[in-house]
Amino acid sequence: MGFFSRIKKIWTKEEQAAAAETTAAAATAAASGAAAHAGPIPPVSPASPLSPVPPVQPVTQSGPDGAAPPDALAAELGLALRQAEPRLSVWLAIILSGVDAVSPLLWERLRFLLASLEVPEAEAGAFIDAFAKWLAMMEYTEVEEFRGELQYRLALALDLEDEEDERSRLLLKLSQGLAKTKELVAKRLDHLLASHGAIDAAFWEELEEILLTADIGHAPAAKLLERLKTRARKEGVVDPARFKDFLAAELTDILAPKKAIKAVNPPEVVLVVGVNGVGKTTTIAKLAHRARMGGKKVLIAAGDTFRAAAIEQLAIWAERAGCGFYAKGANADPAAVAYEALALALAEHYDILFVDTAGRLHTKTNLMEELKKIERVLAKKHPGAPHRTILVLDATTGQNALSQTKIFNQAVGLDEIVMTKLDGTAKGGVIVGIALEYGVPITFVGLGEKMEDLRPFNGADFARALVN
Ligand SMILES: Nc1nc2c(ncn2[C@@H]2O[C@H](COP(=O)(O)OP(=O)(O)OP(=O)(O)O)[C@@H](O)[C@H]2O)c(=O)[nH]1
Ligand SMILES: [Mg+2]
Repeated sequence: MGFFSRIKKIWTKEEQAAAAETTAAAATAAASGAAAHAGPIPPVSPASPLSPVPPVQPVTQSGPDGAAPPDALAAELGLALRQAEPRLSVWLAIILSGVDAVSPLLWERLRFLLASLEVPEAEAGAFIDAFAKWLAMMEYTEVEEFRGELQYRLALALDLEDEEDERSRLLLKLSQGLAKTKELVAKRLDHLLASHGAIDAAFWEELEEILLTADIGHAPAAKLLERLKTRARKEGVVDPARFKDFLAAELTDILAPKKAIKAVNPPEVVLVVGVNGVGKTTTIAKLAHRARMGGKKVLIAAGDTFRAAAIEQLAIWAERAGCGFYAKGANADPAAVAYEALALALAEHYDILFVDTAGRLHTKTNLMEELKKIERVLAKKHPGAPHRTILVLDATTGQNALSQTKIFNQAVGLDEIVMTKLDGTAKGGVIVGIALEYGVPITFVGLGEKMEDLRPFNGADFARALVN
């Protein structure tokens, strides 16, 4: 369920196919601002429940500080949308054509887009106001600075993250992020495939070396090799030319989602753990942002009381994401912060509570004991809490991530792993190692520092990005 209460599911495959032919013409027409449109208009009946755009209504509502555009222009925009392929990026390109910066025109266009999608006016207003506030806080003025964030917010709010368009945008990002890992693996893999006429003992031996350089880890590399050999035997694969597809298929199986469905009694409590510097606090900010865009009421608790600056950092993130915030100041008892934040979440009917934790403590306190204590007090206050304990790992630390998983899993029991900083590291292979060794589902990956850079992890996409 997205941010908006009432929204037509308009981006369906059939509609995309029907409208695909006219995309180029419509986009060009919108960009040039021409009144007459070339090319056929897709057979869209306004009454059809799958109609990509409802009948165009004049835009009467203005943006935060703008005036309404002339009806003719609104009609023209509506026509351009109706003619275009129903994809978020295509529609956004039309809506933003001729808009370079934050301006009354931008708000008009956004309002028009949301009205075209039949988003109730008050909700459209709330979405736009929140976005305007965020732009001001981030001091972004140029469209190119915030286009990605806008598309991301719309995808989340409209429940369109699974849309092909968003997925290919993510795949591209993942591919770019994994470039260094790929360079390391792919080159050697290509050499291996070119220099062996058959998949034989020498082939497997050389493959093991390659896996080790990709930071998969010793034990997991041996496991992967065994799985590949078994698969090769079963499927009778001996031709190296088929090996890449074969490897991608095995990696996809290994990385397939194993996320268990849990019944959650609200507020859902999410405890975020990990050693210092891995990206816990920024991951909470990004997850909170996603939850907000999904229409949830979100509270963040500053359970990392090790540094006063950390609390301030989180307060800023919470404000940016439009979330509630609970803190008690530096050196407060983290378990007390968690307990009191949960009491607040229960009293004020929050949907979800994120609890940040420290990655290190003052020397005398044991981090794992502290985390266990937090879990205990949360469960005491609210049965079932924490519903999710997420370990954040930094991909650039390579095999250290394996030992961290082991230690945290033993101490607090992990439900999920978020792997950050996959962008620009050559050690991305460690994800495969963790999946093979611990079976804790990897739910999100971090591909950069921006809000939109934390994305759901998709094993098949990862395998594709790594191998091809
Ligand atoms: N490139 C990149 N940087 C990231 C990513 N995730 C987090 N970071 C950066 O990593 C740094 C540390 O992030 P924090 O969120 O403060 O890490 P933390 O685990 O809370 O750290 P402590 O509070 O000191 O334990 C920040 O500069 C983040 O911007 C990512 O996916 N990619
Ligand atoms: Mg932190």
